[in-house]
Amino acid sequence: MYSALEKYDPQLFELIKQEEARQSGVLRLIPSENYVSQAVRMATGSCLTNKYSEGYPGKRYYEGQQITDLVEDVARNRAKKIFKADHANVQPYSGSVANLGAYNALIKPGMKIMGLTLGSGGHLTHGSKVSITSKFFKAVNYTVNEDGYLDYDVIRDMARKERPNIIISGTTAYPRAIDFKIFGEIAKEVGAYHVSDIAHLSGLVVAGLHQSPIPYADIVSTTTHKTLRGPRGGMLLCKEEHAVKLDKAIMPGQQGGPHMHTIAAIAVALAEADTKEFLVYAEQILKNSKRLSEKLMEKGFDLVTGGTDNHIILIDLRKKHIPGRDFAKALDRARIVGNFNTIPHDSAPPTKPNGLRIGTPAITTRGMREPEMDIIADLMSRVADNMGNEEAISKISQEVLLLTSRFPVPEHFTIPKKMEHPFGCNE
Ligand code: DSN
Repeated sequence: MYSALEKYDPQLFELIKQEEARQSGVLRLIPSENYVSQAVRMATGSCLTNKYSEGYPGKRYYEGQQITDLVEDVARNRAKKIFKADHANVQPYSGSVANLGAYNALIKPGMKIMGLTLGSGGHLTHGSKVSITSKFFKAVNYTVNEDGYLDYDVIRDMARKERPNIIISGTTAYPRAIDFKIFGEIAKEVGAYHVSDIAHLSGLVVAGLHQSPIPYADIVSTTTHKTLRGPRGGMLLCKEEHAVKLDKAIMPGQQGGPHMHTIAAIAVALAEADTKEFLVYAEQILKNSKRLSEKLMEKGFDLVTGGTDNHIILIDLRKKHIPGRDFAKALDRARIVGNFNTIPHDSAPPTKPNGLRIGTPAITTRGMREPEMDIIADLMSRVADNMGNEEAISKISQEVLLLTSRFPVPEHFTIPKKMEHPFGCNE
């Protein structure tokens, strides 16, 4: 796959090979990461990267779109099918710009957005004070309650008081199910639009393992590279009534030429997600997450909300007296990769928080199941017990290497045999 790179840029070839080896020789527990198929990687690395396609199929600003129009239509149609949405825009470069595009489509600068605080598991683009979203828009934020749960009564009260123009549902570090229906009702009651960010949940939504926001939200935003297991990218889904303004908000509103190589790879991943195998995969993500959370608690770890309903586990390290950052770094030396994270109402700053966020999408892609979750909980517990003991950490890292060698990174996932004919995709 890399022969040209090896020949013409050995330095980058070497770095990429080393990263491939790293990804293969560690337990990747960052819940927003995954492994994509070779088919997705081939599409990402294809000649489509050479093409400018500003505009949308049938309405481009450059000629030579005979194939790109078909590629984008295939991607849009597959997205509409698996998410059961009226309209899809597959051009956002990633989740942050997808979110900005959703707001840009529905409201004007200076109007009010209301999302979850970053510290409670929201996202920068949900109106964090350091994000452009709180500079362009007036931002107010709700939090989770003391137990780490979304409290819909509190959110409703805040919405009644603040009268936001957009209410944002969706999170990046919330281990429990989200009731998008209630968010939709609250938004309706206060005359707000409802934008739902399912960047983390989209694979689970497609698999029917988490409530879909599609019936309850004006616009749904997602990345394509987390549980959905596609290339790094973004996507927006909406009801027909918002389709024209949503498309305009993305292009020409805030982006130029779409990354057509990514759009092709998104299309491949959407086909992979439209299979029974993907449902089995998504079910196993949840089984693994539940098992890992139970075993971690048995090992004396406190978990925010005492468990998980999804692929995310948020560990509260206060009882262990280990700063999240130190734990994340020690785990990394032991070949176990998570990320330090705030816990709700954390007294420590985001740079030195009291939590660690982990998740199961990537290790599940490698075929690990419940027995491996027991091993991982044990390995993590031993790292916690051996902070500062580099000899012990090094021994654990060797055990991780052995474990990962039993679960090679897969190259292929199933794609449905009966695909639509490429030239029939506009029908
Ligand atoms: N950075 C992503 C995550 O890790 O959840 C959110 O955008």
